[in-house]
Parts: sequence; structure tokens; C-alpha cells
Amino acid sequence: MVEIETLEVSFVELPIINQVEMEIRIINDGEMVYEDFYKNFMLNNSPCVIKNVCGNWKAYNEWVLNNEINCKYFIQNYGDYEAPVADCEKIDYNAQCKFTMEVKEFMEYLKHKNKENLLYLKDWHLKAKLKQMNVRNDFYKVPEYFASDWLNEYAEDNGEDDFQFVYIGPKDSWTPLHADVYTSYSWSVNIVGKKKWVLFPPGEEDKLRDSLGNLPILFNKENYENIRYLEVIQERGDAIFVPTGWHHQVLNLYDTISINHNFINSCNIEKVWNALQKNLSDVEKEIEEFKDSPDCMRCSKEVIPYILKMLRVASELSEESSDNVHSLIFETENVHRGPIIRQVF
Ligand SMILES: O=C(O)CCC(=O)C(=O)O
Ligand SMILES: [Fe+2]
Repeated sequence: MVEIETLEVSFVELPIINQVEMEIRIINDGEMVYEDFYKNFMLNNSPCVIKNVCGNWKAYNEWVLNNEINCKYFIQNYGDYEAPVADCEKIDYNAQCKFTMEVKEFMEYLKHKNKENLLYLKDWHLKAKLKQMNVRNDFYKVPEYFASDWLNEYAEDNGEDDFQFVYIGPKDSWTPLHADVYTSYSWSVNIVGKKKWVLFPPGEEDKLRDSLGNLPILFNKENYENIRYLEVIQERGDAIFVPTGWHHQVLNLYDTISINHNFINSCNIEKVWNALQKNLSDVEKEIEEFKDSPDCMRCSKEVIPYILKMLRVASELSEESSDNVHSLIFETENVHRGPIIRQVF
């Protein structure tokens, strides 16, 4: 075991995202010490791919048979659970329509070669569900680079919905262009299959907005010029780190399962706080416009709980971060991560 103070921190050279030739860094799990990952990717808010993070996960070994989704396993173990499903071909207000399905029903759908529709099981809180059912839920382990996670700790401590999901989609299913909840970081690991990610550095998405300020549901490079973005192929066993405020869209190139978390820690807390405040004032402006319309009641019913939740999360998180976020960086990480950081080194 190495003392933290004695570690030498070596910086890797990073691509400069203000130049057009952006490229994504690809590293092997364990190849970089935590501090370097922390500084080069989390503090720097740069994306990266980490190879081979999940070889020993139960999910990696039991959910996959002959390099394909082991539908039988899901039917036998989780068949009666309900999961949220998006219909990638039914779009309403610039979002995919969502409903719930029993997992066994979804697996039967997945087995069909000629599918009539394109369904994507996503945002499934499987880990929380198994915990609630008192069933073993150790089907994966958070990669150590992503272990500092105030958002899910907050959710757990307060008995709220967590931000830990399973995604299962057939070839060609997709996720629209978006930035993550509260502009948090996300990580995502491919248990089986392959995804194509398109990632935009913060602010670049503004070039995609229409005259009303709306973003397209999907970015099509044919329709734009001079947009800086990264295209990344994520293979089986790879993790991708999506930094704060980077818009992204995702396409499943094969039948794919992934596990992902949203997370916030000392590196992005300030950005998240600023984004939440901006979000809040945008929503206030929108409400102002609707104030006298007949839709106002419906609108406020939907929007107000959302604002309240944002405010609550923001204030709890900022309390934890104190006035000077930067002074906490790294010291906070070391204290906060406690036993975890010791495992890393
Ligand atoms: O895999 C997907 O379809 C979307 C995942 C995503 O948006 C994320 O991990 O932030
Ligand atoms: Fe996302």
C-alpha cells in the first residue's frame, strides 16, 4: 500500500478541445492511478474510454451467452419485474414515448428477429429493486475511478430514487441528444454489445438549436457545418466517462446491455450548482410566459415539484461543498472516499 502523500502525479497530455481535432483518450483499467484520472478527466471535464473494467462482474458472465444477451437468465431471474421502456419510433414533444413492460415480455420481444417496433428498456433501477426484494444485487461493482459519488450517496441516505440504471436495447435502438440529469457526470459500461456515442463539448450544442432555442432529437452531421464533436465506439467491457454538461446521443450497434450511473463529486459540484441555478431561472421565465394561459395550472403542477426538487438537491449538495469548492477538492476526495481510496492505491 502506498501513502497518498508520496504518490507522484504524472500528467498525461490531453487533447485540447478548443481545436477541431478532438480525440478521446482510451486507457486500460488500472493503467492510470486514481489521482491522474481525477485530474486529467474529472477535473478537466474531458471524456474517456476505459477498457476491460468488468471481466469479473456477475453481469458480464451471467447475463451473456455466446456473446449475446442471455434472455433466459433475465426471464428466470427478473421476469416478473416491471421496467421502463421507450418506443424509439414514437416521439412526443421531442422525447421518446415511455411505458412499462414486464421484463419477461421485453425479453420475448428481444428474441424476435423481425421486430415490428423499436423498443429500448432504459433507466431500469434493477439494483435498487433487488435490494428492495432482499435479493442479492452484487451483479456489478462501481469502477474505482468513479467511486466518489455524492449524488447516489445523497439518494441512498434520503431514501430517494437513485441514479443507477440498467439499459437493454436491440440493434438500432437509440437515446436522443441530451445532457444528463442536473448536468451530472455519467459512466456507462457495456456488458454485451456495442454503442456509438456522439459527444459535444459544453456550449457546442448551442450551434444545433433552432430559432426557438430547441435542440434536435438527434444530431445528423449532414445538416450542420463546423460543429465540434467526438464519435466514440464503445465495445463490450468498455466504460465511457461522460463529463458534466457534454450533450450526447447514443446508438446501439448490436443488441446491447449497459449499466450506468449519474454522479456528482467535488470536481463537478460547482458546475452542477451553476447549471441548476440557470435551469431554475429558465423555468421561472417559462412560467412567466404561461402565467395567463389556460394551461398554467397544469404547467405549474408539473413544473413546481421539479423546481422544488432541484432546489433541495442543490442546497444539500452546496452545503456539503461549502463556500469555496476549490479548497475542498482533493482533500475532500481523500476524506470522503475513506476506505475506497485506500483500495485504489
Ligand atoms: O446508453 C444509452 O442509450 C444512453 C446512456 C446515457 O445517456 C448516459 O450514460 O449518460
Ligand atoms: Fe446521458
